[in-house]
Amino acid sequence: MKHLPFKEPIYVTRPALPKLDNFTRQLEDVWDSRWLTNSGDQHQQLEKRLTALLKTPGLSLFNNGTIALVTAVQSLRLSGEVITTPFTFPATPHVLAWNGIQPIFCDIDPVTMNIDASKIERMITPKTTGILGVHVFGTPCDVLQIQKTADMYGLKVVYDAAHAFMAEIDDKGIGCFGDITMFSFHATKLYHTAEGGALTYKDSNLKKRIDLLKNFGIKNEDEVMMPGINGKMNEIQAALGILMLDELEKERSLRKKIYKVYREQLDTVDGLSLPPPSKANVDSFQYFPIRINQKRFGISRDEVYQKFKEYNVFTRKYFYPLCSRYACYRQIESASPKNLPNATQAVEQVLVLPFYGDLTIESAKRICSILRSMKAR
Ligand code: T4K
Repeated sequence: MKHLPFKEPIYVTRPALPKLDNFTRQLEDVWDSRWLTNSGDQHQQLEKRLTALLKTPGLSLFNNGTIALVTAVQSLRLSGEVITTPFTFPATPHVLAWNGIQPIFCDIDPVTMNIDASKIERMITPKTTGILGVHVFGTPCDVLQIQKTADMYGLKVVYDAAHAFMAEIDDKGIGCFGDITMFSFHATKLYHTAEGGALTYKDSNLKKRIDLLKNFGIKNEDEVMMPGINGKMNEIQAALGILMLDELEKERSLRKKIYKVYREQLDTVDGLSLPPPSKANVDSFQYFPIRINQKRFGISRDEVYQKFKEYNVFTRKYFYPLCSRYACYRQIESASPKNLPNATQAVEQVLVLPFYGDLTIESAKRICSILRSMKAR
């Protein structure tokens, strides 16, 4: 069957948005108050609602996920070396470097593509102070094993849950595991505030320190307690965030339908692997990554990526290249590909398909049909 290109470009994602009228109405309160940032009313409302939604004892809003993660690492006073994954967005190891910490790269599990919990112990040295796991594509890390290892060696655990909004394990919010978890509310995320993020933590005492750190360390007009940063979410972001809460269920249910189409249409295609069964009892429906085995599918992931462009479909090769290959990290001993065989393979195989509520079922089916037609017979 001959396929025609899509008339309009199809991107990997498109942000859901509230009706513009509703946003204007929400902003009237901000305009009336003339309170634009620094923990205003919208900020406080959103913080309360997200604390309940994410089922966490403590939550602090931020202007973006990266600054939130920088602050998480600062607040736990991590130093020396922190063990992390190379298969992630640049922000993850960069926040360690910005804190003067050496990232130590541990290989990933070949199925979940998360840090391989069974390999962490062998990466620990006297300089190790923490573990920074990433719930890649919303699939939870092996949180129990990671905590066990951390407890054995007195390490702190931070999670980057940029992709795992609303994911739950055994009815517990994903943000309840480890010491601190970061969420990103970037425009490309299931739930967003254009730019934004949050930290969640079990120990609600951490709130005081985190909230000081994100506001320059200012306690009051007379006292600055610590070298903080500006991590504050402003009132316009928070106003959008409040309205986006009303869009969540609709967006999730639309994505569930597309997820089903992708699964039904691609599950049996030899050479393609779909997202693995997850330990999460609630999924976040953030991305739809597939893996392409060149030998069995007939053409490589890179060729599929290029061919899709001919049909006006812009898939993404997240997270190529591996962070361990960046010029700033490749000289670290653990960055050697020999240490990272699973990550080295995954990064050549993963392709993220378009996945967002506004993608029609018909378009999703067409994308599957185009992909199937690429398979060498
Ligand atoms: N940790 C992890 C594991 C992460 O994945 C991220 C961010 C972070 C930490 C850091 O969190 P933040 O500091 O960002 O809160 C995008 C996002 O910019 C980034 O937030 C996200 N991860 C990453 C996975 O994706 P790019 O470079 O792929 O973005 P871009 O501009 O190419 O956008 C992708 C597609 O989305 C475009 O082709 C079209 C569509 N799009 C994008 C934007 C910005 C829209 O339709 N509208 C938009 O406004 O990084």
